[in-house]
Amino acid sequence: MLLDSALISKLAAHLERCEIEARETHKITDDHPEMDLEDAYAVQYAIRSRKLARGAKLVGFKAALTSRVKMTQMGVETAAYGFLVDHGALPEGGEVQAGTLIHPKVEPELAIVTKVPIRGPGCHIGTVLAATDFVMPAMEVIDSRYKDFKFDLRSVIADNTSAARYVVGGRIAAVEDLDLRTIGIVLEKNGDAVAFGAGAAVLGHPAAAVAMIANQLATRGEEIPAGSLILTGGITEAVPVSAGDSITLRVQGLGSLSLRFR
Ligand code: OOG
Ligand code: MG
Repeated sequence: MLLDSALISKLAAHLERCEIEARETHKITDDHPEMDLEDAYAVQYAIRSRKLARGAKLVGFKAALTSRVKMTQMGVETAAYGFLVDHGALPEGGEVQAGTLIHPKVEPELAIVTKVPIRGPGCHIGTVLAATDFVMPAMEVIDSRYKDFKFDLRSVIADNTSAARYVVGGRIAAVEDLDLRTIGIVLEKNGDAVAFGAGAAVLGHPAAAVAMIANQLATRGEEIPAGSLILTGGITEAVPVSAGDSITLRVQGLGSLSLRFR
């Protein structure tokens, strides 16, 4: 930790205000090039505290930058995590007011819900599968608060890994009935298939993303509680969306879910 706690609070307030007001900003590392990864997570945790203090409920966590295409798209080499609160949840088939976001993009993801806590260190795919209640399709709407959606790892972690909205739906399935690596997905924008992939794009196996989160949380004295929703990370590049767009995700054997942007 290189930044003091007053500065951490100030940066958290600034980034959260940008989120609430749908206003972009420059990267926080432009002003604080010396900050380290622990500072970045401290800012993210301060944003989490601000939201919980206002009555938001922690729903779970999200893996970020877990696929090679996402890392390449964003120019970042290491996976990270953020938090999910109930305020970001959208109903299946729901509408998003594009004007409440800066420059939204949609990611196709697989979500898991836990039935027992997952506590690192030492978690692996097996730990995660044994702790998984069920799996379901998800879409994350990300919206970096940074100008032109450009950032470095520390800046994006501080910005809660661009978290904005998410939707889960389609069919739920038990992990023993699925091979999460070979599940195919198609993302459609206004009826055109625009992105395709399979679960293995996420760290070789989506459960590895959950293990990564549990192991990183453990370094901060936290665990993934039972009943948590975990978004395991975008399988393909994120697709930019604007008012008027309709997005549908089809997941092999698990149905589909959709969103409309108004
Ligand atoms: C960072 C968030 C990436 C994912 O699923 O990889 C993410 C970004 O690209 O803005 O949520
Ligand atoms: Mg994501």
